[in-house]
Amino acid sequence: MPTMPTTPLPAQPYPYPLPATGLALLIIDMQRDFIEPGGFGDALGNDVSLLRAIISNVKALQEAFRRYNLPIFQTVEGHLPDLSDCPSSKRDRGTSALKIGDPGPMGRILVLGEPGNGIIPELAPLPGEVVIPKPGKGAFFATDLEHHLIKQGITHLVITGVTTEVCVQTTMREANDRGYECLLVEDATESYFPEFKRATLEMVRAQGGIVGWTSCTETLLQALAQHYAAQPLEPYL
Ligand code: TIU
Repeated sequence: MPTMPTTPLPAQPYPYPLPATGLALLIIDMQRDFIEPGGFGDALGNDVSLLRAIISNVKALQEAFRRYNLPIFQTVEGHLPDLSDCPSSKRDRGTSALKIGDPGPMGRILVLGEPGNGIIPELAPLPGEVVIPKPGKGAFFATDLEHHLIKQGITHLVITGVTTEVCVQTTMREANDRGYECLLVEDATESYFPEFKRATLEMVRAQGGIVGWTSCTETLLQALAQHYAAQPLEPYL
């Protein structure tokens, strides 16, 4: 296989090979369920306000990828209204009063199409941007994400979203096993548990980047501006 030209991006545990082509942004589960009161994250007993801290950085990356005409894929965790794609182990786990499928303040908990399942307004996708519904924690399990990535020639993934140690880490491990070069953006991913976020960042980049690399929003924005050409705006922008 011919080697693709890359540029070293400052990252841990060593510079990330930013490719000339084949880069995409993956935004994991920035949906109201996890970020606003009354959703699944809240029902699990978490302080959902903690996750708002990354919205501006994810937004800055989303706008940059649009500017350079690089693909953006968003995911939402959710289930079909009949819950046929929700294993009973997932529905029954835990002690919270509100379970998946129950009516909550933002509609049925973690059900596709319900108000709580929508992506937060700040990060709403534009027409044509792909949103992948996923029934599991990983974005590759029972979805067509890999099909989209292969079709668009994606080899390198910039990964953002929530929560760091659950859906983000699971997705990064799935992607890593499939051969994608993954960069996790430290200040564009968040957890309800600061110590879990810290541990996740450390474990993915340990052992020579066993799962991939980590870097920061500003570093990536600067590198994108240097190495990618801004594209003319689409008429709907
Ligand atoms: N509970 C928790 O931290 N996360 C999830 O259930 N899903 C995602 O991480 N998206």
